[in-house]
Amino acid sequence: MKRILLLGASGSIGKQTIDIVKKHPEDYEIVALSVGNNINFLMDILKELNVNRICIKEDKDINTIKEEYPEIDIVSGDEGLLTLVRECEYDILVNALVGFVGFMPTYEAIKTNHDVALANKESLVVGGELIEKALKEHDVELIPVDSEHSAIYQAINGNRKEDINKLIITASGGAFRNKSREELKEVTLEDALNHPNWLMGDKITIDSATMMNKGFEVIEAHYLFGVDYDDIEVIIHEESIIHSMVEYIDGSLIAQLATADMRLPIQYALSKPARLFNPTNERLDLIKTGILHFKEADYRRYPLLALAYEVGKKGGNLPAVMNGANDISNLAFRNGEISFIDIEDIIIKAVHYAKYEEINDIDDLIRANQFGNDFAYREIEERKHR
Ligand code: MN3
Repeated sequence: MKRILLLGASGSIGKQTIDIVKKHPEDYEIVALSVGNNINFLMDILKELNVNRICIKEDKDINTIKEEYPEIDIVSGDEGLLTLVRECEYDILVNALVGFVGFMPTYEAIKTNHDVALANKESLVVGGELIEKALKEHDVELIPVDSEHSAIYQAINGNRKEDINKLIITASGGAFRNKSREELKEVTLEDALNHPNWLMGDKITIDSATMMNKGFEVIEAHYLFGVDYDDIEVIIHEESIIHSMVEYIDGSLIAQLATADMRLPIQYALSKPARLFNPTNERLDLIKTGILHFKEADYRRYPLLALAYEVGKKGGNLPAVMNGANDISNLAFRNGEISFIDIEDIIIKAVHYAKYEEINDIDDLIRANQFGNDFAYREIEERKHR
């Protein structure tokens, strides 16, 4: 029985994790979890799971929950997340938090000698250097949940790291893959939320359309697999059937293929190296699929992908600045405050305005991320008054 601490239970990955645990009650148990403001969801899920500790975003909901579940211990806020990470008894943290708030729990879990199934992108994008250092000092594993990294993780099994020639990350190209840069100026929020292959949260769906998400995945791959940026390639693969691949020095390409269902990589992160039967996972029918398409990822078409390589190579504060600016401009677009093209514009400006600084501790990271936030806020205000 594997004991799971699940952070971000009410998000897309969180819900699917619960789904998997419910299907395999003899293998997994969620001992503690966190949700944001979705208290209704929490009340429902507590009926089904035997959880003894929870973390919620705000204190004000504690009494409501206590009335029905007096025996459950409740903590709150960002500090509450860390309390769960430090004090609960669990075998693996599933970090499905969205945003920079997910960094500290990942970092603390490693430092308290826990394995982490990582779905929170920002942990490695923003804090890759600090996490790399922590992993060297603690005998724990960071297991990817994202479909691309899970594919690479699976394709690396049984091979030697020194035989890797390059990693090839596939990208669907997002909602606007068939639009020119000129056409992008006119797109709406509704268009952007309409992802062709994957059902995901709103924030990440927008990140897919800008390809910021793919840029993040390049940086994550660098830290997860210890491969140089020059040996990580992104290619457009419209069908999202091949989830990513590894090319070896002998010319062999090893890929992982499956239908676009996040429950598969989530489940593998929990079960590896074992594979669990899942009757609900739709099987990939290659005959029906027929043809797979591949195309170069054009950096001029996707400037944020190019920016992520630049920022990843330079390191220091710059990835955090990029992330900070992205969080705010992504949200401003979803709130109808700026145009789609503005998102790219603001992030690129923020990174080029920031001066390189080394990251030595968490305070440095928070400052860099805040710098990106503040820069984006100013730019958004200015654009509103134009
Ligand atoms: Mn992905």
